[in-house]
Amino acid sequence: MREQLQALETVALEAVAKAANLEELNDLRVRFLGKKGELTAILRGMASLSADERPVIGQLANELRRRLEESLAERTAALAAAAKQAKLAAEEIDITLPGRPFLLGHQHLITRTLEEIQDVFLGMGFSLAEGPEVETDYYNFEALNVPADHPARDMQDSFYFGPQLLLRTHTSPMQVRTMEKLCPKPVRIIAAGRVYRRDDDATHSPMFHQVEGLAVDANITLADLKGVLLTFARAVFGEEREIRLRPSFFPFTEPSAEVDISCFQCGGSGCRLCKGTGWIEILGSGLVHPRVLELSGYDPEQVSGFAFGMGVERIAMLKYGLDDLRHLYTNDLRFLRQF
Ligand code: 2U9
Repeated sequence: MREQLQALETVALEAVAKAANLEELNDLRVRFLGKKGELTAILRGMASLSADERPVIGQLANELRRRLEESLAERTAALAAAAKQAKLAAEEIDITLPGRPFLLGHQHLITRTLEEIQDVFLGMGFSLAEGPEVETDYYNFEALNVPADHPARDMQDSFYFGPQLLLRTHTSPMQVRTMEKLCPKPVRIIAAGRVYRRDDDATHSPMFHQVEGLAVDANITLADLKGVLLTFARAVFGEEREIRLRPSFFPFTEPSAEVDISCFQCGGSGCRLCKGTGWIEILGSGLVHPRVLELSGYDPEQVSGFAFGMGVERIAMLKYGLDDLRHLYTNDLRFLRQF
């Protein structure tokens, strides 16, 4: 029996040392130490031992059981610790890793500039007028006193769909439509949106954006126009700006004036940006031509009006120092992300 116990111990300890997981260990415990296990089976033979041998073998068996239990406990602890380590490693999250960036878009420079310009006039009490981009010859030219032989009316300068229909070349038809609707009430609106002309170079695009303004009421004078435009110039280009009006000509205004702001780069002393003049042209303006008032139903003896117009791309180019307006349309994110 001694040899049997010895052999059992050798086999059992080796099996415990090799057990790969807790389930296997449990199986080994049952196999060697369980009620129907191998140790019990050996001990059944004790009945045939002499009275002298029985306690000796009994003690050996107890010691064997203790050593086996110890080894099972040790291996159980080692496997449990390894299993816990493996679980922790599998579930590990490195909270020091930076999160995935959330890409957030932003307004296009044209939209931003357009809204900035609009907001200045909305703040002065103007309302926003919107209208169609496909216009009739009447609203785009005729009602604005643009003569039949004017170059803008030529096929070479505007986009026509037919003899009477074209892409609007300015936002002015919206002012005409508004005047027709509101007459004889006063008007104070800005019109903003896309306009189209057959032009294409570094400072002209076949599609560009305009903001135009119109005020019609009793006793409107050039002084009203100048006050509104000075407020605009200072809001967009800085509180130190001055403006000057230079005589010009447009078919829809009389008198007409081009409007310059004092150079925001040199303050007026002369630099490259203002070509040494101290002034930069930003828009066109004038008092509404009596014929234009009349065509929309107003009596030029009773009311007068001022109007102005500007290109949004030109304002953006000046304000953000762009040398080529085509950057605004080529969708190069390296350019767009700067703003
Ligand atoms: C009505 C009456 C008058 C709008 C005006 C200008 C002068 C002007 C240009 C600026 C640069 C167009 O974008 S641009 O090329 N515009 O110089 N626009 S007065 O006058 C109007 C408009 C509507 C009924």
